[in-house]
Amino acid sequence: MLRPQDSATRERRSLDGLWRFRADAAARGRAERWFAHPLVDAIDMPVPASFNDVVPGRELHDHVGEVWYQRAVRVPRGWAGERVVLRFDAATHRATVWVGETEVMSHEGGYTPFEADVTAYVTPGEEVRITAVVDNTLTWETVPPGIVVDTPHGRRQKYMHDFFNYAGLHRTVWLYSTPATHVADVTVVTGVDGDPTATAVTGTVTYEVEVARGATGDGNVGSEGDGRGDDAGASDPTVDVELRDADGAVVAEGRGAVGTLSVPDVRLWQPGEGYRYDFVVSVSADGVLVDRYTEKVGVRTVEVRGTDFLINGRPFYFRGFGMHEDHVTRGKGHDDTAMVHDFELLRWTGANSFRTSHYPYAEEVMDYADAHGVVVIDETAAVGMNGAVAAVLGTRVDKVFSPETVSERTREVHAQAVRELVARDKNRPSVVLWSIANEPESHTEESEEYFRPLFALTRELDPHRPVGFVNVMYSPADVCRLAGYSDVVMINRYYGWYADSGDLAAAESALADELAQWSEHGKPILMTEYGADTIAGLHDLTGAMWSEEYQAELLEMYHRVFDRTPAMAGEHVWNFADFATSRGIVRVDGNKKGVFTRDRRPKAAAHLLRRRWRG
Ligand code: GCB
Repeated sequence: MLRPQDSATRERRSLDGLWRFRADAAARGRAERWFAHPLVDAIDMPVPASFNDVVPGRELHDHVGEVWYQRAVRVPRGWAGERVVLRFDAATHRATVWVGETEVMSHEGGYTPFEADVTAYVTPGEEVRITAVVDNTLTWETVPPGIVVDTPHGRRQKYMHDFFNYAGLHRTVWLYSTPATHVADVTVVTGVDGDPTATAVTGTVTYEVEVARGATGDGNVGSEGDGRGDDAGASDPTVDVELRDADGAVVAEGRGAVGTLSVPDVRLWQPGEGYRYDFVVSVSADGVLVDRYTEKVGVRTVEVRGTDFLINGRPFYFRGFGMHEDHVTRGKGHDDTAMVHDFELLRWTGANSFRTSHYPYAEEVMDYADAHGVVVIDETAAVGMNGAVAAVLGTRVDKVFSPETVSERTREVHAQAVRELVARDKNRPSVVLWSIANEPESHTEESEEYFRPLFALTRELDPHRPVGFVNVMYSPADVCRLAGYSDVVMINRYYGWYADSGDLAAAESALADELAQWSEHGKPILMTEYGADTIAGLHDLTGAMWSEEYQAELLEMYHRVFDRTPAMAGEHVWNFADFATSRGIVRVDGNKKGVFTRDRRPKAAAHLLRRRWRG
């Protein structure tokens, strides 16, 4: 799905700011048609933000169920005759949206965008009321899964992952215009002719442009050349494409909706150098420009060869973190200041990459990674499909994969999440690897049955990037049934923390043994999580867990083992920063495995990583 943009033929209006908001604990809003009137008993709620921590008290923090957001917007007068689209960059975890009194869309899944053509329901120059009901409930049929328990004291939400279930409108809401006949999608696949490590190489950009034809308000379905009447003239629209370098010079051109551009002496997108070209698509009818859309394109290759992860033909070693979208007060709400600061801290430590643990991140984050050459492992929201992990967090689940728990219906939701993630991020040079799940049970027949089609789907949707999943310590190499489906080995290990707690000597030998076993797979090994909970400011010289010294010692121990394991292709510390979790006896004020505190102050480990990664 294309991001909204301003161009010669398009305009956007952000609907960020204060919306009216009302929690609906008794689930009355739909029956009472709250969308049909200005919301009563409402408070102000900022968008983008999680609603949970904005107001003090348990009520909103622990709310389970629907919440209502509403605001009015004036549609620009200049949009008369244009197609008008309403887009939510995300609504966590599901939403239904009305424009005026008309229901225009519903969406399942908390971290990918959705939109509707609302042309028929708005009048340029006039105000319209937009209402969204957002539901934060997690069930066995959501991704991630959860369990709602009805208790004498109210509904309680349980889940099998540790990060707090922040919800609401976490990302920008847009109203934007396009011409009725418009660019509906662009797909680019980049490559190089010959050896990408040679001094002068020719790049290739294979593209496919989808044009939707239609008269304003008809939903704009139909593909290029379907011959139906529209506002773009009687003849078929023509598609022209240009590739411009960062200075604006045209370096390649093409005609038609599909083709391959060749770029002699290409400047590659590289880790650490996010060089991108502008791929400018122009749709014309009878010689008149109808729509223009520009997609940023970074030319690079990705390949797994033996135990090497190659970017542009050179072995790439991942240094960085598993992260979270998590901040004080705004929770998972996107914020540019926080984002740029986090990227600066990544740079400060010498990180070259991160994983979007455990859900797709805001598109602004992905744009930034593309623009700055930061390498990304892009993960779906499938976290917590594991009874053993749930038990550690205090929730008992007997069988995680079964018709009553994570089932075929869940898999359909999961498949849709994969489709939407690939559709959103397929053109991004920063994304070099898809992670379809974090720490699912992976040693049982049921888990294999569940995941086999999802691996196949991901490969079918994107045959050009490696695919993997993140393995948990309860499914080691000798029993894991999913490793064979993955192009890389991604493992989270907590020797010295959850296992061999406090005993770094025992932890070191257990880790070395395990890495030796995984090495037999002959694939690149990425340690996607390792770390220790650490209270900033707690110091100790006797090996006490939770101290800054222990966290640093533990990381150093892992690094010693990594450095003597030839198949290692990367190290992502858990976590970049401390983050909020649900209440429980294994967490004190959240997860403290950050090498930065939640307000981004460095612990001793941050300095240690900086020394290791920056040399
Ligand atoms: C894990 C999970 C991660 C947790 C972490 C921990 O294995 O993947 O989401 O936060 O352990 O600290 O327990």
